[in-house]
Amino acid sequence: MKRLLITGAAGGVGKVMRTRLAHMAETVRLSDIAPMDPAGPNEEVVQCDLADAAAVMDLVDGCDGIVHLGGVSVERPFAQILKGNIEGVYNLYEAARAHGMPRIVFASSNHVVGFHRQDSHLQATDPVMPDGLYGVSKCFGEAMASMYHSKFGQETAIVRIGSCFPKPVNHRMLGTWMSYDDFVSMIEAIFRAPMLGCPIIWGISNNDVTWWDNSAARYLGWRPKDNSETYRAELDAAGPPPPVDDPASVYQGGAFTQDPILKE
Ligand code: NAI
Ligand code: 15L
Repeated sequence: MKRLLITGAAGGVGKVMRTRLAHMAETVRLSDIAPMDPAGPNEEVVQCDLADAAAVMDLVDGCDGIVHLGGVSVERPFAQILKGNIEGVYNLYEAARAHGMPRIVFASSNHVVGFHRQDSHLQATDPVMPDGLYGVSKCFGEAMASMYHSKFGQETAIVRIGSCFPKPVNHRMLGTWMSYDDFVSMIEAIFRAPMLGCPIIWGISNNDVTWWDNSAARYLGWRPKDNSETYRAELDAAGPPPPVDDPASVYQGGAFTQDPILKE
């Protein structure tokens, strides 16, 4: 690619992808509402709010790929979610439509299915069961991706990320963890694919514990390599798993299912 846009570049995953995806384009354009480190070689840094339609229109101009990580990433009051995850996604897709429909990786979340139980084995086509306003906003993003694909042919990989951190930090994450290495290789596969369409991909490593079936996305050639089992002994040593009737053990979304509807 000539120019790859990464939104959410000041965030936990974005900071990692800033360096790990640098090889994928001649120039990487980094954006966030929060301040970022100054541009290095082959980088552009653009601070903007995803809710600012004109700014997002300019942001996407000249990009031939987008990794969309920006937005509210946990349960928050609706006003915040509305800006980052509803208006922001609309602005991004409208900007993409105006600027040649660059392929998009959309960071969705396991919280679109958070109220499914951990003893269910889900396909991407199973009904959503969001566990909060945040999960609902990611359902909106997925629906936008689907609609822009059906109506205009815009290609998006909808990645329902489980837990993308250096390592799993609790027993639930044995089922949800995705390593940074596996996310990088997934993004490489998404941009390498001759035809992408608009698949839903479960963003998980090659974990022994799994609630999600990724076989429908095998055509991308992505094969995750890491396994959360590597960390089980470490987690056990830190403390026992939560009781079997604890939401963290019952629901795929874990503790998110217990979040209240937050007010300002
Ligand atoms: P994060 O919260 O660390 O990063 C998100 C970034 O988006 C932040 O730097 C924030 O400043 C920016 N942002 C928020 N509102 C914005 C707005 N209105 N305009 C522009 N930028 C805005 O989240 P993280 O962990 O890096 O996740 C990245 C993406 O992946 C998020 O979309 C999140 O929902 C999704 N995701 C992450 C998971 C994980 O395990 N890290 C799991 C599931 C989904
Ligand atoms: C998410 O969607 C969040 O963005 C992330 O911070 C984690 O909480 C993750 O889900 C998870 O479920 O572990």
